[in-house]
Amino acid sequence: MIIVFTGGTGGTKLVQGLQQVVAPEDLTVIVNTGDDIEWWGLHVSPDIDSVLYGLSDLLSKERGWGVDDDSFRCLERMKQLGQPSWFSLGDLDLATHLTRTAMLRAGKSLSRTTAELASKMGIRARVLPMSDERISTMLDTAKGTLTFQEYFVRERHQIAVRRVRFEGAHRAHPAPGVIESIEAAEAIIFAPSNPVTSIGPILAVPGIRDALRRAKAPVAVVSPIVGGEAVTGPAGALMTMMGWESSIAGVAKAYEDILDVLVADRADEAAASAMRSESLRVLCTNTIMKSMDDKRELARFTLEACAVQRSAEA
Ligand code: FO1
Repeated sequence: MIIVFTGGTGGTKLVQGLQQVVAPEDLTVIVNTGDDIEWWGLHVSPDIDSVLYGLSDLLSKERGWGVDDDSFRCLERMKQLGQPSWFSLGDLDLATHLTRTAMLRAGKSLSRTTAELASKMGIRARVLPMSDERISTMLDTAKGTLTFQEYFVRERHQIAVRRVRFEGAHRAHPAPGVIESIEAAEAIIFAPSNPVTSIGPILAVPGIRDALRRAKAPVAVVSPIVGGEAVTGPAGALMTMMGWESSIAGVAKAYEDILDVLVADRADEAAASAMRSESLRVLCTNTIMKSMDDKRELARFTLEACAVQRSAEA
């Protein structure tokens, strides 16, 4: 079994590539829920939905989030009614949030809800939230403490961040299947997601990081940083705030206790040569995923990197 940890839009692209090269029953996707937001009374799980839409070919290619070709008529009407409108829920996307919220209110867990939505969307890979308990990524900024979506969407991640916290993480538990998947995995992959706000919340759930340290499977991280900058979003600035560099060396630092193979872009070949050591393999390829071919190639390359690692350890 191959497991992939993801959050955000870049991570979803690699998950789509993995779906092309791994049998669906052999693929488990563990997803960040620190970005979840209560909006118009509905429970929205943006990162879970990016994965669900990405795996069922519903994802908007233009935006990288939400449903392809969606309309925003409800949003317009909500605005006219004086409701908050800075977070854009599409009309078709709304159906997912209405269904999830109804299931949660009926007492189902987030993991059960996610599995049922995945099944309705024809997805055969296993999609797991990091935890069934509520964990909220909170950012201390010059404008006070903000939730992730307030920082990312409302403020367009243009304000300085002093600290990132994962509220509720310390008393949370991994969702059913998370630890078992890590223990049973043949390869563990971290998608090119923001190490601070997309992967950070997952690793903050007690038990997950320890399970990764103990895991027998090789752990590969695909760098979200190319040529010293994030491919998209605020990863570079947030990594600098954490005291890691905005570079592939900074990515290696973020995962230093669990990392076996770092997959970096060819643009970082010089930095990669300087970092290679007995305990860390750094492999370079094209990591910018514009087409489905790019996604598939990067997925294949990362899996091969894990297989080589395994035979080297044997
Ligand atoms: N991103 C935006 O930049 N603006 C939005 O209005 C917005 C709405 C939205 C609604 C549903 C959803 O699933 C995702 C949405 N996103 C939006 C993307 C979201 O902020 C990001 O996917 C992640 O949370 C980043 O990891």
